[in-house]
Amino acid sequence: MRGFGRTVIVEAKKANTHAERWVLSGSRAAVAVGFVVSIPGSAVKAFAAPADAGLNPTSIFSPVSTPAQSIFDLSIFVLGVSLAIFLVVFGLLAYAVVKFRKTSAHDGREPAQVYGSTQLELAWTVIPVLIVVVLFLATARVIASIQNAVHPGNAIEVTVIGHQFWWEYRYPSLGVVTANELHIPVSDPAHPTPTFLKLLSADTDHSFWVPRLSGKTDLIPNHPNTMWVDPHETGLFLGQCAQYCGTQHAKMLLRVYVDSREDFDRWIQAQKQPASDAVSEGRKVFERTACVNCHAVGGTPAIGHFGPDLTHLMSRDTIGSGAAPNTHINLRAWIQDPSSFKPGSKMPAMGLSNRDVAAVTE
Ligand code: HEC
Ligand SMILES: [Cu+2]
Repeated sequence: MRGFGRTVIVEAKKANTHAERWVLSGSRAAVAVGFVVSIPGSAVKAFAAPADAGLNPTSIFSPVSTPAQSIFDLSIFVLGVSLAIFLVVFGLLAYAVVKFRKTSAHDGREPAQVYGSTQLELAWTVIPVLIVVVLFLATARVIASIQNAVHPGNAIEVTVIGHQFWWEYRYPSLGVVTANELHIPVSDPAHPTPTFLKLLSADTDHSFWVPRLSGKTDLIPNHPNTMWVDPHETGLFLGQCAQYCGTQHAKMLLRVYVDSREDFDRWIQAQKQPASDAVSEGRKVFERTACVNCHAVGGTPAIGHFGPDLTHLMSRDTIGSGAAPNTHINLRAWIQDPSSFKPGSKMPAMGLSNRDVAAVTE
């Protein structure tokens, strides 16, 4: 677990954009809540699961996991305090404006001039200091409770590696490697099975943020971070890379599938299988093209790691890190020219003949 002081330094260094830091700086949450009610970007909403219909799938106001719940409670507290200050200040202001407005009886004399009042000045210094201390302590408590959570033996471990512009997921103890769509088990509050994520980056800074599951944590090269989630509901939870990382940052979407324990175990078993090699012509094209330098496919000589593992590509609902649904037409368009819907992606158009594109797509 990271030390508290270190986090603050790391976070402070990176506090460069408007609403980005709402998670850790409670006092700013009130300002930020207005901006960050949900992640902008219609793409995020476009592939929401039917289960989420009607509910904004990225809303910070419907937490389903302990860290997200603590942050939500804290932001409501901060919002309440800010609202009270707002009401007092604007109440006094409105009172003064009405009470001391210029009337027809005004005789042109200056009002009484008051120079200094120790009592008043003490009051408007001490009260705000106390409010800030309370907000600081409340925030520190939430940060500490999330960071110091005990790591139970039955926790699922996932290593998340941010790449420009996709996510790699490794389950070291389960022997599974996948990309872009994270599967984790639901956690019954009576018998928690949380998932601990180790966050790494292959290139530049990224940030993992699925608002209904947890706060935002950055993936920084050479500085492993950790976070954990314990979703109480099954379903699909969406998010987005939350740290600008390059041209296609906006199409670096996060999809977390929270499965029942049985579904999760079944998914793990299926992911462990090598790729089926029914379509042999496409396989030949794949193997004699540079595809193998960048992509791994279990059970074949392809062991590239620059791009996503394609072993169980067809078990995923989307391609290009949530950029498009995984349909035959999109897959074909992608292989022909990834920039057709993800300009700036790090996969080149391979210039295959139509015949070869068709074969690989199969
Ligand atoms: C220079 C390295 C490189 C080569 C060569 C390459 N790819 Fe890719 N590929 C990538 C990267 C990087 C991504 C992820 C792009 C993104 O989402 O931003 C990707 C993504 C994909 C995806 C989508 C995977 C997913 O889960 O979203 C498919 C399918 C794919 N490549 C197939 C191929 C095929 C077929 C070939 C050979 C014709 C090939 N690639 C050649 C780097 C490469
Ligand atoms: Cu990113």
